[in-house]
Parts: sequence; C-alpha cells; structure tokens
Amino acid sequence: MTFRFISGLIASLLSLPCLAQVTVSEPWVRGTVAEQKASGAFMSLTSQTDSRLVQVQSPVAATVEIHEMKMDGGVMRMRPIADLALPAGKAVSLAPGGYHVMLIGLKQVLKPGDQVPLTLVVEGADKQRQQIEVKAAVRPLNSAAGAAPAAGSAHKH
Ligand SMILES: [Cu+2]
Repeated sequence: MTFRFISGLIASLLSLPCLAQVTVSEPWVRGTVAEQKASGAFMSLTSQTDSRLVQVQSPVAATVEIHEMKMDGGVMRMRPIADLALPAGKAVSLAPGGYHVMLIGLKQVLKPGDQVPLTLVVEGADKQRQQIEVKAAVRPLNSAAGAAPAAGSAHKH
C-alpha cells in the first residue's frame, strides 16, 4: 500500500513539468462603490511555455470575462475575447486601457484592502489545463493606473 502510494505520488510529481509555469505578478482589482455592478482585474502574466489564458473565475462576480480594448470608429471600446495568448517568456500585461479581466454582476462592494480570489485557467500547447489561484488586492476606485495612467482614465467600468 505504502509503496503504491509513493509511486503514485512520484508519477503525479513527474507529470508536473508538462504544465506551463505561469508567473502572476501584481494582481489587483479596481475598487467599487455601492450599486456598481462591474469592475476590472489587472495583473502581469508570464508563461514559460506558449499557452493561453482561457478562463477566469471569481466568487465575487456572476460572470467573468477576458476583455480587450480596440479602436472602433475612433472610439476605444472593450469587448470579450475567447482567450489571451501567453507567448513563452513574454510578460503579458493586463492593465487599464488594455487587456483586462472583467468582473460582471458583482455580488459585493469591493473595498480597498479587500482580497479578491481569482482562478485563472491556462491551457498549454498540449491542451493541458491548469488552474492558478490568485488573490488580487483591491485598490481605490480612482487609483492611478500604474504603467498606463493616461489610458486608465479613458477606461471606465
Ligand atoms: Cu471590460
């Protein structure tokens, strides 16, 4: 029994390198006020192998989508995308004015200092999926948008 358990454990450990190693840095969510039903989550993602962010889940929202910002007839609009490519070794930035995770149908007010759990589902080139648990810190509603403050002001949720 013990040996079987250990060999099973080794097998599962050996299977780990097949999964893309994804680093999530500085995840944060824009805070909300009462009655506000949507917000955005932002972070930087770096995968060691070519993979894609295919889904995001969060208990604080009824629906979670991956959005991009695109010029449409001279107006910057956001729209959902099916997935977001994570090229090997390249940091992909989700930031105000660009790609972002859209939290829709919020179940609670997101106050600065709160931690919002996010589950990122990443699919590797081999179609293997993995879930990455992230805790995103809530920043004040009007917080400067970090790397892209000018674009951030144009992106209202
Ligand atoms: Cu959006």
